[in-house]
Amino acid sequence: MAQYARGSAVAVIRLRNPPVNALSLAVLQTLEDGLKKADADPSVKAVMICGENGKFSAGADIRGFSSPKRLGGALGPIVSLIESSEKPVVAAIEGVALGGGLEVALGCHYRIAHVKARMGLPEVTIGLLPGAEGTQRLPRLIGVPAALDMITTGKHIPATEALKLGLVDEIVEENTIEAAIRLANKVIGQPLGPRRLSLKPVPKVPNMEAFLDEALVKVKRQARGCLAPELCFQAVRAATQSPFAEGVRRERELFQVLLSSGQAQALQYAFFAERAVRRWATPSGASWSSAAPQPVRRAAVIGLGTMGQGIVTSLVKANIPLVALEQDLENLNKGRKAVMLLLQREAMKMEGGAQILDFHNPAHLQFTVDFDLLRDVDLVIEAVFENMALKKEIFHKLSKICKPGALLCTNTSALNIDEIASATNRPQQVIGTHFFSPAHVMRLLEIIYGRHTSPTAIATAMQLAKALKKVGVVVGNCFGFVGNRMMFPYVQQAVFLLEEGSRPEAVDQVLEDFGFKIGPFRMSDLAGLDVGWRSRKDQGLTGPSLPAGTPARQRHGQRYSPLPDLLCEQGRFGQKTARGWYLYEKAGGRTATPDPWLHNFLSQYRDTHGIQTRFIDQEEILERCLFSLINEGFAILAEGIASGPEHLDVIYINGYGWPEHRGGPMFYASTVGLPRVLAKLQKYSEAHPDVPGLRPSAFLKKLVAVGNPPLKEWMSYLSQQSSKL
Ligand code: TC6
Repeated sequence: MAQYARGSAVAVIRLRNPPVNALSLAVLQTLEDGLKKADADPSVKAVMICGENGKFSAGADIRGFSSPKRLGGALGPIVSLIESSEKPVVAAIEGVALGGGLEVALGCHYRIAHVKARMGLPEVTIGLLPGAEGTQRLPRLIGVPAALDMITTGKHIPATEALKLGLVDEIVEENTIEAAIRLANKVIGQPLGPRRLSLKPVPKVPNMEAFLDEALVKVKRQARGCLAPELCFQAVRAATQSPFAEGVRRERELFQVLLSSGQAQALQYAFFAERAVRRWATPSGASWSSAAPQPVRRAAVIGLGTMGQGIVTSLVKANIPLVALEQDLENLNKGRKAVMLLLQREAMKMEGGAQILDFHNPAHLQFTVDFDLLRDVDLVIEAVFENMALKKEIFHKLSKICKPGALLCTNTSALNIDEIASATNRPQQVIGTHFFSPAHVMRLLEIIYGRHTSPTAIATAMQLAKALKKVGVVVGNCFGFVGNRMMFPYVQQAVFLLEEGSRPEAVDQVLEDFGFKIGPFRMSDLAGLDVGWRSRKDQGLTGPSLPAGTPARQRHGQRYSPLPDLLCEQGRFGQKTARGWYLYEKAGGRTATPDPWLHNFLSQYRDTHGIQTRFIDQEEILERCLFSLINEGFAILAEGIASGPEHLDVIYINGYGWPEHRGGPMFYASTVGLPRVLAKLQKYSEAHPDVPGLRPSAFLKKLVAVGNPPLKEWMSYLSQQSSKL
């Protein structure tokens, strides 16, 4: 609701809808009533709009878009009503003014913000545009370039930047409400015409058309198939071409297009999924609601390779003092240099008065080779390379040295948490924290509990994710956990497609057109083919431990492709060696060029193995890669490794470059329709009976059999299903 109160000559309208004062229809109604009351009361000379509990408003109630027309169309007229008031209206912005919240403030004649407030028009991130006339008012206030930037990226800006841009009139360090009332009293009687943004012309930019054309190219490039940024652009362009009322009409049309697009639904699903995964639960009944985290006052990171460097940087950015440990001085010095460089870069990027720990102070960041310095830390993150024996040795040592309450985390992408925990005297405090590279950039933190991991340990790891500004997702312990386990069949299909007749650039293109930041072969070249090679050698799938007489293209009775192993044997590790699935300009180069050598190699390979080269169309490439990944997702859900499809989707969006506007793999499956996914898997599985990844999971079959229920109901069918799996 909104609350109306009148003190002296200034009426106060307070937006009230905890926790973020989202603008529901009810809030809008009371806002409108308050404005009309203030207008009708001759003793009211000015109006101040603020939000309850130190937050202005996070914008329209996103859940309200499911009853689209009403909420979508209701806010614009109210913003106009504010602007047309004959009494000055002042917005007192505390906390956040986002989306429709900022549009309300743009309707006001004056805006005052607290110095710590943040503002933005993030509609684009949920597949929409600022449809309450924001695309028309903002360019008039701060100019086209700055408005276009805010509207097409959705970024939040701090109050200090808002002041520089002219988005707010004043910022205050103390009581924003009192300052706003003072300002309202001061401006009583002053002409309002110049304060009405709809009456202002859009400030001119030299060569506006050329500027816009260039901006459009950039917006399209960054959108990677997402509609909203381009439609946001079009709405702002309308502001430069047409009078206000005409621009508003165009904005409404474009808003409706987005509202009814599947992309907006996918992005809004992703928004709520990210919040839903915070409410974690395990099959044994532990959950977020009953488990309390332990405080982490001091941490330690073991191993200063690429992952360790990123993790240290993340902890410092989160103001957590720490000890960084390496095995010897040479590696320590190398790691220290790299970390310092990263931290200097990060410190320069910090915005809006945010502080980074003084990393030159050894009390905050201490580099050492001495395990003894880990005695009093609350949490250790081991980030040495993926070798079980080494990890067990370290954990054994840690359990002897660290204080009894310390949480012991292992950064691993696939190894068994229980086996690592078995090397300690405190398996309940051992947990997997799978960071993604670069660890100070990537948002995902996969948190893996073992058989003995305590609820407190899970809660502490989740709390750590929050402190690091990451999305923590709690999952069970299995080879590859959730993310990599789903990735295996996807990558496997990509390689099988090469065997059958495709090329790396064709497969990558299809998946990049789908919206992935990077296709599987470019990804493999970036990560280094040697990483998987080492793991396959450890598993006995290739290399000297492979029993003599093993068929080249079969392991344990299943289809296997030795192609990646053959490339590694040729020293083709990807970007680092200037050759992999592609050719690069130099070692470490990033420009991938299709490689005639590889094409030739593939045809020889097919000849050697008697494989008939065939043309593989885009549909087959997409379906075999994606549906096998999704199929594994259903198996993961059925095994209780993740507590819902949202978990898988959040992992894929934040850790694997899945296009957010497609909502994550499981949401995507729900939009394709489970019967179609099943039918296609059945077809491909019949054609490739030796590929278990294409065999439809029992859970998928069950969901189709019960009539393709909506995603949010999937898990309710599992209890009835699990006994039969
Ligand atoms: C718009 O305005 C369009 C206008 C044009 C035409 C009309 N609606 O993120 P948190 C919930 S579109 C409904 O955990 P934080 C959220 O789900 C909107 N609910 O907190 C969570 O609920 P839970 C444009 C919302 O401090 C709780 O509030 N605006 C909304 O980490 C707390 O949220 C945006 O896109 C909402 N608008 O971050 C802003 N916002 O506890 C979206 C939040 O049940 N919001 N909730 O899980 C945000 O970016 C962040 O929530 C935040 C607070 C920065 C406001």
